[in-house]
Amino acid sequence: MLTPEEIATYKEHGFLPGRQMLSDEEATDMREACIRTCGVEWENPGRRQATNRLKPYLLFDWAADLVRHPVILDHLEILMGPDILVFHTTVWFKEPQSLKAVPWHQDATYFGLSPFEHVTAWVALTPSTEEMGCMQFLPGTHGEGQLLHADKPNPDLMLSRGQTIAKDIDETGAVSLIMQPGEVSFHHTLAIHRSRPNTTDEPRIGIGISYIPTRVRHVGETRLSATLARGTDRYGHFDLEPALGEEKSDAAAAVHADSIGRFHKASEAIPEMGLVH
Ligand SMILES: O=C(O)CCC(=O)C(=O)O
Repeated sequence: MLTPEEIATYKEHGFLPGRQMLSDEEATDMREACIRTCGVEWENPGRRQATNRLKPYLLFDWAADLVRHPVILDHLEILMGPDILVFHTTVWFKEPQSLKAVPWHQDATYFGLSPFEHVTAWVALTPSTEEMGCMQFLPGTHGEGQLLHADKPNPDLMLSRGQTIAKDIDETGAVSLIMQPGEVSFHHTLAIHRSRPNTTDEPRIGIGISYIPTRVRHVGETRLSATLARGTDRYGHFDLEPALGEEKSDAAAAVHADSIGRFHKASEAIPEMGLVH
């Protein structure tokens, strides 16, 4: 699964490059289902990300299966222990020849979670190369703590206000996570990363699943919801989202709207949370 050397590498670098976790068939089926359900963006007035690309696991069976994928959870269990919540999920969909990009940032800035134990599993559903705008990481930067981010609005950026790290970034040593469909990478919530535009004629699709151990809590006043993916929740920091198991039913849509609504409400108190993931 993960060797002691790989665990040490995660701790040292703040990320683990992609490794095959979905079978070819699973990756193909999920890519097709993702394009069918999330290829066209639903309206989300005033928001950067379409609602069907946020927490799709509450709406669509393929995404509900993905966030509970046993191989992904087996890896996470090694990194964070046996009790695991899905806090959030974003479909990072870069259309062919898209200028969409994500500036240098730390995920922790947008989630208001404490302590900083959140791990993102990024699942490639298409190839993700440098030309397609793959993620790039600065190794070891998760050790720098939470850095100040500043708004640099730009309609091409996939973060709402173009929030990016305020200080000048030394890009020397940046590592590109080049991935193939079905591969999954992991990154620490404080690891500095970015992604650039997709200059190819093919879409680049990745799903960023935000996992936290149940001991992590949200620091804002709004009570948020999350999905128990494995283990037991002995803390009760979140309302647990039901697994409805029906594609796009009215009940699923209501749970999804409630969850996203709480997330947006929380973002009024923690502005950085707003509209991002
Ligand atoms: O998919 C991308 O291009 C960016 C993803 C990202 O920043 C993240 O998952 O934290």
